Amino acid sequence: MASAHELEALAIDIAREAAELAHRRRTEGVAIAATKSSIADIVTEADREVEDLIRGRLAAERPDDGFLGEESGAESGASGITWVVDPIDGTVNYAYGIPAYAVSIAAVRGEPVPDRWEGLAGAVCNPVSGELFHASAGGGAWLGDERLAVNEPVSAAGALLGTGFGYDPATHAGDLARVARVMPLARDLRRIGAASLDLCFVAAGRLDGYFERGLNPWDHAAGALLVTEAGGRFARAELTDDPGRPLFVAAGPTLFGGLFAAAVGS
Ligand code: LIP
Repeated sequence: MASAHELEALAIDIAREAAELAHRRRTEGVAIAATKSSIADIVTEADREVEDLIRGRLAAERPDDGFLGEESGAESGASGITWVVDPIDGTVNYAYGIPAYAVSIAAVRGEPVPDRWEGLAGAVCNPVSGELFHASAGGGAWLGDERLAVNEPVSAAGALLGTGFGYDPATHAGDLARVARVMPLARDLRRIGAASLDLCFVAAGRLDGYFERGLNPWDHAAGALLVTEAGGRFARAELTDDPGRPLFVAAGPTLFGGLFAAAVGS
């Protein structure tokens, strides 16, 4: 059985190679290959090509593991470990050439279901900046060789918060109402457009907290481990108006409770 540190090393190596491909394709020009759930929910040929690279490398290195990817779906494995992959998180940023997107690769143990899996390792690489965030269970959270820690303590009304909005316009009124509830805690908001980077920024102390509803498993699988290994808290809440669209919150321990309560609302 591979250790979490060995899985982390593999995730780092593959994330670097995948990030190089994503960046090369971006410089060559990106075409939207398809629109998925809405006009904002797009996929490019690069998304598909990068996921194929990641899936192929993992199949070669760890053929008994499972896979759950944004573009090519799920395949169960025999090892009890599943790789949860977003080949290009921040796809809209990628398509527009905004330098805030990332390759996100995580290894989890147990059922490949977010509230039932155990995060073992993760790597998130921004191909433009070259920054590679990584973590392993019990091994800490890192940016390259720099150990990361969440901002702590963070006083209420002074937090720099990240958030995002779902692709479905019908959800925007609720998202904006959530922003209004949370604003009394915030010095300002940032909408970066890639959940994996939002979560890594919480781990790195670049954001004090983050909240967003409707993330997919591959958006948060690696970043959530970065947050908890950096001393932060990460949780999901199923809300009564649409249990299938959970809310995710991440922050340091002193900010988390108030942020979670405001984000969940009445
Ligand atoms: C994106 C997330 C982002 C969210 C977007 C989208 P994708 O993932 O990273 O936080 O606000 O709506 O879900 O689709 O670029 O992989």
